[in-house]
Amino acid sequence: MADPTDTTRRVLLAAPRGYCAGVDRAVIAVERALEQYGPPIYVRHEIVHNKYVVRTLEQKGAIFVEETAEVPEGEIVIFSAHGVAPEVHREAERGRLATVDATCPLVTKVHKEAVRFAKDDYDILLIGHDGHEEVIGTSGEAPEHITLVDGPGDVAGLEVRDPEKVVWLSQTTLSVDETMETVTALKERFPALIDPPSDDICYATQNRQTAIKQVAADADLVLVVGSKNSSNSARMVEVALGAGADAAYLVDGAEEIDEAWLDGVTTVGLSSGASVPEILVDGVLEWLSARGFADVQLVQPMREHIQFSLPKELRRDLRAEAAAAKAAAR
Ligand code: 2E4
Ligand code: SF4
Repeated sequence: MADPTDTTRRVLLAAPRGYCAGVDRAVIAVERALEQYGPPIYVRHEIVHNKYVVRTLEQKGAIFVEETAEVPEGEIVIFSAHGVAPEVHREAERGRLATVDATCPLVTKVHKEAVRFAKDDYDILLIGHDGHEEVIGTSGEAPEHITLVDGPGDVAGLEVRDPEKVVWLSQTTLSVDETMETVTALKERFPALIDPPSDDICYATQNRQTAIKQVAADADLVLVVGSKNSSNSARMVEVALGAGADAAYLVDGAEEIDEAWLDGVTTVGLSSGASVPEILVDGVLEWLSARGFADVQLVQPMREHIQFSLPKELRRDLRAEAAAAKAAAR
C-alpha cells in the first residue's frame, strides 16, 4: 500500500515483461514466411493471444483460421505458439498443406513428456485450463492417458487406473502458486504421484509473476497489458491481487484504462504478458505521464537471455535462399 501522505505520483515498471523467446520466434516466423513466400500465409489459431499482433500480421497478409480444413489445398499454414495435437499435422498432410510449426519449444517439451509417460503406461494428470489451445494440443498427444485437472476443485472426482503409476504435467502459463495448491491436493489423494522431470510452467511465466509480485506489494493500482484470452497475462492480474495490489486490471492498451481507476492512486504498477509488444506498454506510459505519472522506476528482479532459433522449415528455406543468392552473385 502506498503512503497516503506521499503525493509523488510514480510508476513501478516491472521487468522482465512482454515478449518471451517463444513469442518472439513465432511472430518472426510469420513475418519471415510472408517475406519469403509472399501473402497469403495462413495461420492456424491466433499465432499468440494478442489482438494487436494478430491485426498487424493480418495487415501484412496473414490469414487466421481456426482449423486446417479452412486452408485451401497447396497453401502454407503456420501452427501457433500454443502447439497442436498430432492429428492436426495429419490433417495438414491430407490437405496437402505446407506447414511451419511455430509451437514454442517449451510447449513441445511438455508434449514429449506426455508421449514418454504414456508409452510407459502412466496415467497423466494435466493441470491446465479447460478449452485452452495449449491443453487441447498436449492432450492430443495421448488422449487415452491424459486427464485434465482444472484446479484443486477437480481433484476429488479424479479416477486413475493405478494410483501407484500417476504423473502430473501442466500448461506452461499457469499461476505458480495456484498450481502448487493443486499439486498438494493431488499428492494427498495419490501419494505416489510423480513430478514432471523439469518445470512445465516456463521460465517466462515464472519470471513475469515474480516481477509483478514485487511491484504489486508497493502499488495502489496494477495495470497488466494483455488480451483477455491470454492465459499468462490474466494470471499476472491474479498474482498482483494476491500479492497486495489494491486493484489490478488487464487492458489491451491505453484506450481501455478508466480514468476513475486513478482516484486516490499515487503508485501504479505496470507490466505486460508474454504475448504483448512493447509499443503497447509505451502507449500506457505516455497515457500515465499525461496524468502526472512521469516518474518511472524499473523493478527488475532478474534478467532473461533465452532465445530460440526459427522453426526448422523456415531455417531450411532461408538457407536454400541464401545459397541461391550467393551462387547468383558469383
Ligand atoms: C504459447 C505458450 O497460453 P497463453 O494464453 O498465455 O498464450 P499467449 O499467446 O498469450 O502467450 C504466448 C504463449 C504461447 C505462451 N505459452
Ligand atoms: Fe514458450 Fe513460455 Fe513464451 Fe509460452 S510463455 S511461448 S512456453 S517461452
